[in-house]
Amino acid sequence: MSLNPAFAEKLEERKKSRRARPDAPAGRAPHVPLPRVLVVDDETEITRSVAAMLGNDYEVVTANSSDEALELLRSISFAVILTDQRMPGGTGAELLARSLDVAPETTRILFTGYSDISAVIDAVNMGQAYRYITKPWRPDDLRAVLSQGVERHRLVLDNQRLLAELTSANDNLERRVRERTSQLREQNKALRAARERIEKLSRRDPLTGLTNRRWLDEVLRHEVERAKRYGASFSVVMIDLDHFKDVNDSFGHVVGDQVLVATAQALESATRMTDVVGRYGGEEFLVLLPNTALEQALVLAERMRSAVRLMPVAFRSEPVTASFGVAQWMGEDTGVSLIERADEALYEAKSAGRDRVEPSQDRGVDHG
Ligand code: GH3
Ligand code: MG
Ligand code: MG
Repeated sequence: MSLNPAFAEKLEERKKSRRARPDAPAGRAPHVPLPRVLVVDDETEITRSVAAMLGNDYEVVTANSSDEALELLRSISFAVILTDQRMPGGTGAELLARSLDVAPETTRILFTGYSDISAVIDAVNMGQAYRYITKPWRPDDLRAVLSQGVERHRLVLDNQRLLAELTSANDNLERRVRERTSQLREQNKALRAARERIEKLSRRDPLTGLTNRRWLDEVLRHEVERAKRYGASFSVVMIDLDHFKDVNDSFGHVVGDQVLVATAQALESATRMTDVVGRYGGEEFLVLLPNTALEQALVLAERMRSAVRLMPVAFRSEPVTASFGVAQWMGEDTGVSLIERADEALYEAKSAGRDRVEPSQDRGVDHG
């Protein structure tokens, strides 16, 4: 908004007169501006005398009506507005109220006569007046009130600046916390994936990819507990390749390893999703069959035996075979005793000529 030329001229005049004044305060750093005060009174005599009285310490701008005062307030900022209450065309209290929108930070002070208590109340309520001064005032009182008003204005501005700084610092902090949180979330995700990979690897036999011995023992313990608690049937099959030493001796360890890998695949292809096929030792495998009774386990073992026998063997004419010992969990079995019984059955299969399936002789109450 541009300044009315008449006001602009007035402002310019004031500046000039201040600059030209020989008694301008000495020693004050020229770049520190004087606090700007707007004095509003319809009587030019009064504005002039106030300006003269305060001119050394303040940049005094005067207005002779509410409209003129509002236009000035819109154009430039003032530390303090000092207005008379009684003016034609609007009271000082009204002016102060209207100035709230235009200059919210400016300190508002009212001049009144002694009888104008209701005007003071209006000014305080509607115009958020900071102080009032009764006419006629003593110069020292006016100076004191004005300097408090300027100080209040300075504090308001300081508070606003501080608040803005704090808000921006807070925004900054919140942004950094958000960034850090999402970084941490990403890192956690990567960490979890890595941990899962490691855990998976720690359960696997590196050569065959089957469940390793350590994890077989875990699953076995778990399945024995489950069988105990729920009375579910549970069987195991112990498997050992026949004359495997000969394969190694005749064709080397690399071929031996290939046979172990092929055996693992054959065993897995013959079992179900819920069965756990593991490498128990060198050329020994253990298959855990949850919810499986002996008869069914024997059928599965037969299927595995055929699968091993049918493995394509390029290095010699005879097939590779394996022997199988099968045992079903019984009420008094621990994991160890169950494996021992499967081992005994396997030994029977070996003694009986290999490439065969033998059930544990100790068949328990169910299978008497
Ligand atoms: P049997 O029919 O009585 O079981 O005879 P076998 O020759 O299979 O039995 P033995 O226990 O005498 O030999 C097992 C062989 O398995 C000996 C060992 O060299 C071999 N072996 C064990 N682990 C591995 C392995 O990881 N890789 C290879 N290539 N050979 C292995
Ligand atoms: Mg062996
Ligand atoms: Mg063997």
